Amino acid sequence: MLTSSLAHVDTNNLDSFFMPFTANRQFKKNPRLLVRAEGMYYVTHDDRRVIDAAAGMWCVNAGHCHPKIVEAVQNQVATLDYSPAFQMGHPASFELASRVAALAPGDIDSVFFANSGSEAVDTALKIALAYHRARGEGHRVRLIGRERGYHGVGFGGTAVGGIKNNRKAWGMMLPGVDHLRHTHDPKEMAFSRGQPSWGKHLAEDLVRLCELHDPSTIAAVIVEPVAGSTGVLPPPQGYLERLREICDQHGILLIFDEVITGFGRIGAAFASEQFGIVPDMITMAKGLTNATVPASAVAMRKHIYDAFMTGPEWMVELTHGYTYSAHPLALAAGLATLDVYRDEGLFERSAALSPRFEQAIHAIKGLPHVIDIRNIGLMGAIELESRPNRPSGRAYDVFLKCYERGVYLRFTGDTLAFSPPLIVDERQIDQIFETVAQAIREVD
Ligand code: PXG
Repeated sequence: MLTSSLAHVDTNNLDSFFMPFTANRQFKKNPRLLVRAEGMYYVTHDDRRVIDAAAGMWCVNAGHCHPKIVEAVQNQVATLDYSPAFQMGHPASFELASRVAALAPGDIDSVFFANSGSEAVDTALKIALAYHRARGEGHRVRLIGRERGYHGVGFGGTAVGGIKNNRKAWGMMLPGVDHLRHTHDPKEMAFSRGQPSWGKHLAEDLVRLCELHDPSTIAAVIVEPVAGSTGVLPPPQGYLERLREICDQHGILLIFDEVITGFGRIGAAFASEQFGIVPDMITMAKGLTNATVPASAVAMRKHIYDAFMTGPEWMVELTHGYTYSAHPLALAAGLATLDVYRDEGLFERSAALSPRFEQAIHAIKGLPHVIDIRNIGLMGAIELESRPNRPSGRAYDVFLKCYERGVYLRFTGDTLAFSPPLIVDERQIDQIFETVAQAIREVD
């Protein structure tokens, strides 16, 4: 059980921290600080227990402060604090790479380490360009993302990303990027459970882009198998399969960004496996280390790794990497996390709980302002009608009411998003959605 929080938390000196993706001035007037965590719960600075209905930010899949992960990181930091990853190695990096490869589908068997989802995405895009050049197809320079996609905040990920608000502040973007249409049409699929049956034909939008740009100019297509940040959009049945077919037909690499869907979020280790598709690369982060230490990875099929292993042996094959690639603390956290997933059967638990989660979230239907509910595995979203003059105001009010009543969730625009740790139980699922229902009834 969580004990009481730290003695005193100063909420009067919040000026210096420029907070990410936060309404800084609003927040600093009414701060929400978290000071401890354990299992399904956070403790706030004003000493309240709050259930974590979002796994932090879709990342703490094994629950907070898992003793086995904490112990592994503590041992590691006292043994080997840092180890360079260029021209040097550390045994755990090879071990974690092979364990991740074993979890990934098909012939995905090489793993490159980075530190965040954004870095993994930019790495995958660079590998796609370099792969084609290495094979004498340097004319493939175009990258295709999708509207409403989120691929982090690097220049590559921002450019292929398709969330309007995340793009408009910068003006400049990478050249040579285009976007597929997104897959959401409320007229056809509102309140669908799991994958909508309508919308496979939207994959034909890739044919349109191939015709427009000529497929020989396209290096890669990147999509989230289930769009997360935009408010949980499960792929229409048959849609991802069709993307795979079109990419195969034209020699285009298919990248699945599994930063959210990786590590059991929708049941299997990866959504790729769940959907029976082998992409050419998978980007992952978050659940890789249970977010205990920042880490991310790009896993790729054999033909990609092999394409780089061609020049003289003394040559560096990929001129890319980070000071903290394969950081020992991240590797220790990653190995312990994969042990916990296996030993506690958390991917199976996620799959087993998802019908209950589906039932609980869809019970919100019919409450005021609720215009859509979507779910797959242990991820779900409730979309509220926006107030005409203040987009995201209604969701913010629900978020705040829930937080005050002990439930932490995420919101994006006017969509509430849920992704509890995979250790959640049925009673906690009910508690989360009962609190949310009450809050929705109360906001205007
Ligand atoms: N790809 C995907 C699919 C993501 O969801 C990133 C890349 C970038 O990862 P980093 O580690 O650089 O943040 C993400 C991150 C939210 C939310 O509540 C989602 C993310 C991050 C923070 C909040 O929707 N996704």
